Amino acid sequence: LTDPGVALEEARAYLELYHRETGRPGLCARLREVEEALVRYGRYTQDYGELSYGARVAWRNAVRCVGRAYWRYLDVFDMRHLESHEEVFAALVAHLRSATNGGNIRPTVTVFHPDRPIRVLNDQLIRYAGYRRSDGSVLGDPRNLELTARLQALGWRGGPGTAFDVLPLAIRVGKELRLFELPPDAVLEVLISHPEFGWFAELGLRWHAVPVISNMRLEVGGVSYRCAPFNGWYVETEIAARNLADEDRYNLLPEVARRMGLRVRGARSLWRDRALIELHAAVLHSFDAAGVKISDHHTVSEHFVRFEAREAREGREVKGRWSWLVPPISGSTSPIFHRRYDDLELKPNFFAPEDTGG
Ligand code: NRG
Repeated sequence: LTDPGVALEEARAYLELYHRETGRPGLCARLREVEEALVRYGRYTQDYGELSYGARVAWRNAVRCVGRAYWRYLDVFDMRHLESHEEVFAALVAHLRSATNGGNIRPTVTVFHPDRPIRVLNDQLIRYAGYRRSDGSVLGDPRNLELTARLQALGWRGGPGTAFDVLPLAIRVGKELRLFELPPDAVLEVLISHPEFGWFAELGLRWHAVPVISNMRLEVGGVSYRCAPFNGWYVETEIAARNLADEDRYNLLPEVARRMGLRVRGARSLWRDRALIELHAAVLHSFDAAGVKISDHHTVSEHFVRFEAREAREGREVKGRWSWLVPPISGSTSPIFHRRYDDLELKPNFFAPEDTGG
């Protein structure tokens, strides 16, 4: 917080929103208190109510998120008192366990101290290694080649050498980076099979139950929480249309199509589309069979439109980034496809690491 004037304006705007929306009394006294703290120390400390409501509104304002209907139901773990690598790691494992909840996934954010230099190097708490083979091909998730190489340079010996080796966490406190292996029981995974194709399980595919984004900055009332890992649950398209299907990810469409007996040639036989649909069916079937919460793109779109209506009744217009909200398959079957959105990023919000949010 370099400019106390700016900080005061940000703090004031948020505290007004917080007191207005929650009906909490005492706005004037709180504003005086915060102003005094900002003038004297250049910072102020949010209480749990301010922080937790701010995190929920940050979710509500996340223009790329289609799952915002549940923004009021976010568990907020206040971990601002933690200091050491071990403490931070323990809090991240506790986050994973509580958020995973045996498959009944709970949207959760863990907030660390805004002024302490605590960071997680991994962009998600659970990531699969990508290893470059000598012939140039990749074992695992090509998206994580660079992260995997960095972790190896930091001393990671590598995993068992499967296509789904869970990477260790690299936690930085101050200048010191340390690696931590996640305990396997904190990482729930779903083995992918198909409701009709018996051969599908032979592909050996799996995915983790919970996406925990660990490199975004939570900004509330002018305070930047640079380490505030959060999760909701997956939409099946994230795994089936992108992670397992993108050519620069697991690139599984040719293999699935071949196994389906399709001719993997030419555009117009629609072999890619057919394989893609069965991959989606497999992911939904497998998560359902394992009792792990997952959205499908039709239901999540419907809930998003309902969220827009609810927000309108509260006098708020939902901002959004159309290209992120529309599902990557069957776009025009989603009501979102037929609407337009203004993608202004209101605050509080979650910002990408390089994004100053200004
Ligand atoms: N597509 C990414 C995850 C991005 C965030 N998605 C969520 N967030 N569902 C992937 O790993 O496939 N969330 O907080 O639930």
